Amino acid sequence: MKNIILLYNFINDPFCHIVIRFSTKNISYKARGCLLSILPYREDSNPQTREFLARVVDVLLDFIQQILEFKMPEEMQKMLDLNLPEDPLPLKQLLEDCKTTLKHQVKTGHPHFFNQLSCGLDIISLAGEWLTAAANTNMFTYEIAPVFILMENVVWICLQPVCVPGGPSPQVPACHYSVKSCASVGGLGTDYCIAVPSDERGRMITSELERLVRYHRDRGNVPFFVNATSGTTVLGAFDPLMEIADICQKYDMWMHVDAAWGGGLLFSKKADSVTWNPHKLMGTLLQCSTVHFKYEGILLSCNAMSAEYLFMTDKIYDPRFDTGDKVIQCGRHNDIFKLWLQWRGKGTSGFERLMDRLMELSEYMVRRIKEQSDKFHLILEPEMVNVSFWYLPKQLRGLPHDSNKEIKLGKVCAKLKGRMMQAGTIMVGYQPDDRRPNFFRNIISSAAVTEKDVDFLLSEMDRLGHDIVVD
Ligand code: ABU
Repeated sequence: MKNIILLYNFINDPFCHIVIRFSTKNISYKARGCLLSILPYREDSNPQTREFLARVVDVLLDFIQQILEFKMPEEMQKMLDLNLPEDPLPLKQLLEDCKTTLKHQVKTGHPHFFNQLSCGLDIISLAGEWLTAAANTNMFTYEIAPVFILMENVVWICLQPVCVPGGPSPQVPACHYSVKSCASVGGLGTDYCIAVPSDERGRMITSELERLVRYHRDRGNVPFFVNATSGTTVLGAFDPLMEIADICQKYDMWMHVDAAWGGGLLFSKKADSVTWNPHKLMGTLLQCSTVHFKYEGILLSCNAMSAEYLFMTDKIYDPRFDTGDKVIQCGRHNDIFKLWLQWRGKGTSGFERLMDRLMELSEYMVRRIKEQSDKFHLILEPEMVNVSFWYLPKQLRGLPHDSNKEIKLGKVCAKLKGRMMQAGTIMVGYQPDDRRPNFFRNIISSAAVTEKDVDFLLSEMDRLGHDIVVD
């Protein structure tokens, strides 16, 4: 009986891929055969390959129109079937798995998602990412990624970067925590990664930098690397690059600029190296992280291992097109196509307009916060699209602003964020910094956001939070 019911379901579904066998054994055998037959490039490939992918595209299109939905981990675990089966499941089930997965995933492309530096969903870049996945190639040699390697050269011709996985951007004073991680991974030890104090806007205090350099030199240490930041993660602050460059030159130190966040607005030629994440402000799909060096050949001279089975020097083409030896890892994901395609679709002028628009919307948000100063407290005038503020529930309105009140406002953040997630209508991040308890950091980096969304965000925060009471 069980098999008959199965058969009925499959026959009614034109996408059935298990046909008319009654014993469990045969069904299992047939299922395996069908899974093999959806491989591409084979004579026995059948139309189901195309149809399966077309249906997955439907899942994707439905996904990008949905809104936020949140479940607690325990509830989510009960709802989902995440088991890895012994025997293959039918394609129909895999399509269901795809739908369920995206249904419960946070929709970071929704215009009410203001939670991360990387918000939004650029559709051209998405198309590039789909095709990248279809090409499924590694980026180490020209012989297996000819078009993509040339594409990297075109996009970065002047700066000779490579796309690298991950990328920096809450900070110890004046920089991202990844700098500390690098000191650890690189074998220096975190004690030798010194935090330079920052001013009230989160910018490195250069007199402190120089004082610390001198202090450590006097004790026989050799400061050799300074990480400046263009666009800090929380406050969106820009360090004074020119002054830092002068100090680096004076004491013969490498100057690196972490422009992972702010790179879309600013590119410095003073630095020895710059990191930049187009997947943040520019809206390229995750991940797209680049590192740029001023000096030609430096990556090869530091990293080349000349593995003979990949980087043969007697190939029929110029081996300099094999860029894989520039990086410390072997395999490298193709992160260029989605950026290249997006750039073609927008043009440089389109990116410029996007930056202007994001800044305009952030200014709009600041204005609306100031207009509702009974409900919102702006912490500082933003330099970027990071808007830092507190929300005031009724309990705390009209009271003088002091450190006691700030502690209470910090507690409001966690409560209100919990309510946001339960309601599933908006997401905004919060965190403390070294000067204050929790506060909200709103990011507008999605091209989908409008003034209406900003108004919705503020009114929704008030709807969800007005009755919050804290000790
Ligand atoms: N570098 C990670 C950025 C995290 C964030 O979206 O705030």
